[in-house]
Amino acid sequence: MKIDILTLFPEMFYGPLNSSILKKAQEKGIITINYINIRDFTTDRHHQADDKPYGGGAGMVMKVEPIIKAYEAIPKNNSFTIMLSPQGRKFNQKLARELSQKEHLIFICGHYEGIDERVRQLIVDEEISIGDYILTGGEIAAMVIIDAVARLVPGVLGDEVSAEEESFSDLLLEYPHYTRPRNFRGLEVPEVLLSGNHKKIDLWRKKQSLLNTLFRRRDLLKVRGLTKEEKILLWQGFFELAMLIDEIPERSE
Ligand code: 4GX
Repeated sequence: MKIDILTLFPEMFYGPLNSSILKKAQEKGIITINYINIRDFTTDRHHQADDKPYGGGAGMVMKVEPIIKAYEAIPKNNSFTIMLSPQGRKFNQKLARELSQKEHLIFICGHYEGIDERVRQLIVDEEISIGDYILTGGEIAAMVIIDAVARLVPGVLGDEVSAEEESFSDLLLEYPHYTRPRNFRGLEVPEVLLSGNHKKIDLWRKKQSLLNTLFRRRDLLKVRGLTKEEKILLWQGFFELAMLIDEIPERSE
């Protein structure tokens, strides 16, 4: 996958996108990320990429010409252009999956009050928002999207299964994870995980996922639905939780 990023602040990306899994993915040549400084496409003496808004008002607006010139300098034949903004389609795992099918993504990151409307009209295929809050610029939003999309590109994660095996693709929250030591400051790893009984372990994990999702994100369960087996597992989980009441000593009234 090819990724081009149009921004006034390319240095913001260098740490996050050149670490860990995304660093390896680029070294392996599975994804290629290219930064384009919009300021390099200004033509005036002061290299001005923004200007005062027509009609007046506070703040500055990013100029149309440098962005279009920067866009036109990108070699492309089948690209998809994204602009980050709070007005956009809300980003989620489904959209991440859609974008992971594209061969070339171009991100336009705005700063200040926004970007001249004609940029959207001329080159934007989809406006995306990462959530209902206001950022100082589109750069961090672009990084969030690139991170979530890149890990779905085949070969980016070490073993091919782990992207899809992950709970979210099953629309459930994760079960709790443990590693050594068995006891840390009195907190024990659940016995079942040490049993070596993989059928039992899978069932325990599924039960934990279901309980977690029911308690924290009932909205997800309502959309997803539950099989008869899953309902039985959840009832079992409830029963086990209810049994904890008996472990608490009685207190005189
Ligand atoms: N999810 N912002 C973009 C400037 C801007 C405004 C309008 C283009 C059009 C945001 C978000 C976000 C703040 C990034 C305003 N650029 N981006 N910026 N939430 O809040 O993506």
